[in-house]
Amino acid sequence: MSKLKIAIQKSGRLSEKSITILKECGIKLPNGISKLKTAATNFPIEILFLRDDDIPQYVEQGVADIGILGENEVYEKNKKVNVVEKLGFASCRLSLAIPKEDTYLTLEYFNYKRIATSYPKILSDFLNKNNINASVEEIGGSVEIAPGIGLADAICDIVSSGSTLLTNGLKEVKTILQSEAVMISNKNLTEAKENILNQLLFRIKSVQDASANKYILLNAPNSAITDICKILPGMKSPTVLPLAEEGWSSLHSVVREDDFWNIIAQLKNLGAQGILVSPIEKLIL
Ligand code: PRT
Ligand code: ZN
Repeated sequence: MSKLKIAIQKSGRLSEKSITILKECGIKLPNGISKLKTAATNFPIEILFLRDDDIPQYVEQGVADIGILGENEVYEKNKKVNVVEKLGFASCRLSLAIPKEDTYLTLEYFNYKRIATSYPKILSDFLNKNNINASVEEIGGSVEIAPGIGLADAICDIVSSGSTLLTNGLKEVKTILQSEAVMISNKNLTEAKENILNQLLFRIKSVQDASANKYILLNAPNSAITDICKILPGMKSPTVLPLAEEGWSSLHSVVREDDFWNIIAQLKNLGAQGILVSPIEKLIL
């Protein structure tokens, strides 16, 4: 039977979460994973552990069928692959940063400057698009120290909390790209592999939908049910069950995590009591 080969980062920021996603999808991996490749025991998938820089090329060539990596690497490597799903972790941005004492007004600042980066393609495309004439100095790592040692005037690097820039006397002045971990796939998967990928994507979506929503249960006077139903739409509409106490009902529904605190305040104002909220493990919409 055909197996889908997935490439994930061998060791680094994406490794653990990539494995966690597969586990949350009910995919079991053997104990004591050899850090080269391994096969799931209950799903037709094989896992290859690679450097993230190599994943786009291997997926383009079909050495791996799909892969998990940061969007920044996908766009930098510019290989012919499909981005099939955003995975919602390893969020960061690729930004331009300059010495903190410099005054920055517009992108014109970068004209005739040297900018150090590990993302020469994304940076050059951005500069060309904005008609900025700067020289791009490609370096492999520790980009943030380049201005301090006189290697460049500015940098273009991944920023997350911003503390690396701060400790190196730099300030972020322009974001070029927002990035998060994504799943990419080969453009010519066989039908059998396409089917396995769709099953995997279905499971990932159920897990993502579940974590974006909460199960909510509350008691309310019958007179408030119509108003509560308006703010608690649920999947179709809330389940309403009568309580033993005359004139009261129990409502069950699902709320989006993002709306949660807003909704709770409104429910209390409408007379809801005994509000119970719990996580959902899987949610099939
Ligand atoms: O060995 P391999 O090539 O596989 O790994 P790598 O060293 O190239 O990548 P790794 O593990 O460092 O990062 C993998 C991916 O995580 C990146 O491609 C991004 O998509 C994503 N990511 C998310 C980050 C960060 N956050 C991040 N903060 N990648 C790097 N950083 C670095 C950044 O380069 C800078 O040095 O962290 C520093 C900035 O962090 P703050 O929090 O101080 O702003
Ligand atoms: Zn890398």
